[in-house]
Amino acid sequence: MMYATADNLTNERALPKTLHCHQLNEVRLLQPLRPVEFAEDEYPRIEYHRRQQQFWDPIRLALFTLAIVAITGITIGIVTHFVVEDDKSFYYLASFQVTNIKYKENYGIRSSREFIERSHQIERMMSRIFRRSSGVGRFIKSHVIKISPDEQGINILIVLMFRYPSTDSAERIKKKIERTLYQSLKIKQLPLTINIPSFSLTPIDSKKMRNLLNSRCGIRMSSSNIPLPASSSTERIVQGRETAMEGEWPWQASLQLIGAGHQCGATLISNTWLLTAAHCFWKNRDPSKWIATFGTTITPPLIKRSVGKIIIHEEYHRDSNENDIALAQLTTRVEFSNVVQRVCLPDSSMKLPPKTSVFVTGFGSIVDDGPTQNKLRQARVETIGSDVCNRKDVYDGLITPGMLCAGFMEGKIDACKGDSGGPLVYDNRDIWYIVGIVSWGQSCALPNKPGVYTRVTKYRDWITSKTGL
Ligand code: 4AZ
Repeated sequence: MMYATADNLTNERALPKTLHCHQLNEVRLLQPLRPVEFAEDEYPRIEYHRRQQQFWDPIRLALFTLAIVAITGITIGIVTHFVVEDDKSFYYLASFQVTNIKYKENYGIRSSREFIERSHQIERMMSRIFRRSSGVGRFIKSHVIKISPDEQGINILIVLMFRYPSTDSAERIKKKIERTLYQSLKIKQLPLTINIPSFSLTPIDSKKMRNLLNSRCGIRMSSSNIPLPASSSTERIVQGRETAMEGEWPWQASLQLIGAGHQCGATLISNTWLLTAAHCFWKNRDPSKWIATFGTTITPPLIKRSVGKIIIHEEYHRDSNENDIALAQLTTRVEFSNVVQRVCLPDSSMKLPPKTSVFVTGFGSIVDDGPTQNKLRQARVETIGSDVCNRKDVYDGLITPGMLCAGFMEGKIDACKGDSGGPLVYDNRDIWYIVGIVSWGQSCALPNKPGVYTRVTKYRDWITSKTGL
């Protein structure tokens, strides 16, 4: 005996074989209860389990998972927004008069000792003003662009770089910077007297900042437009490491003979001029047979240029390696960027004491007589005095005043074949100078046989006479 809940269920034709529980509830509300008889096979089965199965069907499950993921994502986003501030770089061009300094002719020459020393003093002063000062987010650094004469003394044009939360506006930050500067000028003892009414500050975008810095040599920039810090590498070309980042050595070029590939390194000293070694052109001095490439790999190159002119030092002697210096002019200029940049030429008076840290870079072999490397490598080496380098057990008097030794007396770290013509650079407060050109040495990385480089300071006037730089 079975029971149903509605009169109409007594009508066999109207009776569904299967009834859902909600249908049963509806009819229960409308009709009084009355027993109904069913044959066994006509009994309306109530399918509770089917409803449960439907709730977890694949579409619902996917939607539920999606909702959980979305809620978690939004929560993390909100927390990150408030807890971790998203910083952005802000750049400004500042101009001001300094009244306690008289203008010197050499301030107009960027590579002059006078310009370098004065601009470093100004940049140090900017650090003192903005570092650790309240109200100013994070001061990154400053770069003097120009020192010009002024009736009151000198006029300074300088780029200032800060990092602030991205929610800040350039105008609001400008006010904070001005406030900090005025307060510092009042309370801090500074070596230079800034004429406050002459101070002007203009927000600039990263493109303008790069263009302004590109007017300066020897600056390395990361892809995020922040100047790269001084390299901390202590590794080698022979057994060394590949250069970590594009833009680490943006002046490095590869000189290649068409059909024969990489022959020598070279260094970009302007948009069109490369500095290299004279011995690189010993086999072939026809410019139409040469190309120069830029970037951290030989294949594929970042930029490729043909060579229009080769100038070899008139007094280059192959037997003694004396005056191993040459210039190559590109047929079309390269535009400077974060990854292609010119190095600074040192003033002829620049002196590096023994044991100064310098870097050599190149695509040369990592073992004597090994193959050219496709990826640029770098090595930190130290300058070695010519007195030591000329010792009987070292190079026995072969080192002339136009040469510079660098490496280690115990060997192990050195430039090698294929690095020839490439740069030996020196970092003076984040501005890089070419001090040597890879020239020669007895084998590679042997004890008491350091690398020998062309001493660039000796050829500063020769470079000017050929290029006007
Ligand atoms: C070369 O043959 C060469 N270890 C370059 C550098 C050195 C030796 C040889 C210095 O190009």
